[in-house]
Amino acid sequence: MNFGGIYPALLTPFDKKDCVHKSVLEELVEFNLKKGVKGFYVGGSTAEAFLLSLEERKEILRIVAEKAAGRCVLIAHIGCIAAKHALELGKYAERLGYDMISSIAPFYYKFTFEEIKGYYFEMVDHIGLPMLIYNFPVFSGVNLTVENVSEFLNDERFAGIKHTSTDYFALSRYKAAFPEKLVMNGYDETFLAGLAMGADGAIGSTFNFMADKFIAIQDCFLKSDIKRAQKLQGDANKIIEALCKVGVMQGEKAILEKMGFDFGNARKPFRTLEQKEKDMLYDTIKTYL
Ligand code: MN9
Repeated sequence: MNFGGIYPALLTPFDKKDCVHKSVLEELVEFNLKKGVKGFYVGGSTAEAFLLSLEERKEILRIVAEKAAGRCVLIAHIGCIAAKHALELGKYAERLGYDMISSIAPFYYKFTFEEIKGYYFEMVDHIGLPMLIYNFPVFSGVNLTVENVSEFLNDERFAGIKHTSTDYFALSRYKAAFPEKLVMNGYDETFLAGLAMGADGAIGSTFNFMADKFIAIQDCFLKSDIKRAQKLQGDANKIIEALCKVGVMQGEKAILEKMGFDFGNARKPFRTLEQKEKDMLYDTIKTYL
């Protein structure tokens, strides 16, 4: 099966009591399925994974699996600092029928590569799902090198990599060395560059509200309509530029709120946007949507 394509890294809506807002998450899944996304990346950075309890992370995995009900590919992000917790999430995702697991490298304690390797192999030894390595050095502080990643991809239980980095030389080396593995672009603002260097698709936060643009970018690229792909990436980047100014997740939640989803705020310590900031953001971006 070809797993390439566009996957929103689902945001987490919170209700007035700061609990996971089930019905809004279900609406978001349906909204994106109608746009033709290939699947969802569930419980990742964009979902505020590290601001959620394990129970909340399980709840999100369950809500999305039940709502998607076999209609798309589902990737569960199980990354935790403690291997024990990641394992618990991975086994849960397997029971729920997820297609793949994914994990950021364990961070904070400056684990050695041998320790990180031990973590990933423990996951694939005990969870019966392929693993998509998640490399996001800017946030995690752990930089898996091409050589490191290759040690995983040589094993058939590793599906590929979600590469959230602008090192496109590295991305092209993954694809050249492992043409059969899944190489997913991580930064939405450079998706077209990723495609040009060999990415099979992308997992991204802005796809929560503009997946159609990115599906079109990939379609245009595959048809060699590069001019149109550049125009679409340029429009998306006007939006991403505005998001970066207010905070990406907070801004995305504000945009979805304007689109009719009762999204709530990002969890503290993320700051809450003021109404006038939300209005200004939407005013700036709406012509590019
Ligand atoms: O993994 C996402 N990263 C985070 C990818 O959400 C932390 C991206 O989709 C970025 O949010 C996006 C904006 O910089 O490219």
